[in-house]
Amino acid sequence: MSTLDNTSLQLPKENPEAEDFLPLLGTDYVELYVGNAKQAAHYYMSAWGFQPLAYAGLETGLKNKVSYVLQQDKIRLVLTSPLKSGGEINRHLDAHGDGVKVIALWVDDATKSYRETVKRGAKAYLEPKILKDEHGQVVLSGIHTYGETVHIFVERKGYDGTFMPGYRPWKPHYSSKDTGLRYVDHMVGNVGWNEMSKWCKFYAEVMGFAQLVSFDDNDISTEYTALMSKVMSNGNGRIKFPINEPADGRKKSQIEEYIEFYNGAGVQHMALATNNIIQTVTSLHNRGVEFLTVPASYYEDVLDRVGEIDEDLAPLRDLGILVDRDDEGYLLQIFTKPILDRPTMFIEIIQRKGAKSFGKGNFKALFEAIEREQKSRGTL
Ligand code: TYF
Ligand code: FE
Repeated sequence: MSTLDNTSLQLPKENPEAEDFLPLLGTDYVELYVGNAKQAAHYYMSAWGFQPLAYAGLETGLKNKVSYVLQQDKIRLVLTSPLKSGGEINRHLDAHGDGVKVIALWVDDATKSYRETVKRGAKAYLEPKILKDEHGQVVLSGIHTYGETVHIFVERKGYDGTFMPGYRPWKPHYSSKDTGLRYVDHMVGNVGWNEMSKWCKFYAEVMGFAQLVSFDDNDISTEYTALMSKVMSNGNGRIKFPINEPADGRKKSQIEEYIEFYNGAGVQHMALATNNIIQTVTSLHNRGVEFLTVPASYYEDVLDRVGEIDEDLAPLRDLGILVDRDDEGYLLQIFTKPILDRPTMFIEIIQRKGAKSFGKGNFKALFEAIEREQKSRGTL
């Protein structure tokens, strides 16, 4: 059974009495802890078309860490590495490998966001902290979420410097053409056995999110993969966090494989939106990004399933782009292979043409493609 239950999402306009205690304006940035930020920055520029934005490190007065900030339209990535042995970032890297540490959320009031969420049970990560320079001020605060992942609330009213105080503009002589990526559509968390409810409850109670959709193992178990998933969304729908947990299957679930290699719960994939998925994926493919592929038979009956679409089928088939439809429209999506050494995080490219769902009609083909990868790694 699956439900596409948009009625449970109370948009503030439809429900004026229910004041949103945590209004979120969007994803401010995603920070990854990586083994070598300088080289990771080059990868996200050359392969993904991100543009260099800002830098903080020894030259700006930092002693222990370095961060490169990249941007593509509304998507900002921060890549951070330790400069010395020991310390929190090295411990994080040892435990998890490269991965997402921070999903930062853009707010009007970081102090209130902290107060309201901590009051409702969030574990504090960063007390409200004011950063100032000649361009104005940014206020940060933060709370813990699943695993060792955290949310940082970013208040940047009127700040007109590069990224935030502490960073300087970064203008290397190299940059590459963008690939048409526009914004973060959703960020997915994998959590441990029987932990999905707990984390959905966290997003509901602590952050005021509502459940959009749920999938259980009947929807999404293939021969091996078994998982359950619920999608939590904030009131204005700009922030969507699906949460997956492993379910019993015949062999090791892809979620279990992730949890083993990441050593706990963490971000499984980020979905980046484009207005032209054929162009974006062609460009990413030509720059060496590796995508999962589905059997040619997928395209034999896809149009029977989803009806008429604007795109020609041939380029979708050649690139391996998947299509699904819901009551409101359709969507096109494709998934990379894991982009890190450990088989942990991957990236989804998505183009929405009205659809607000997540591609349930593609789960079987997608999960079978993931299982072929698991087999090639000897983990299945
Ligand atoms: O975010 C989603 O729900 C889709 C489908 O392990 C999905 O992208 C769900 C679970 C998963 C991989 C993809
Ligand atoms: Fe997704």
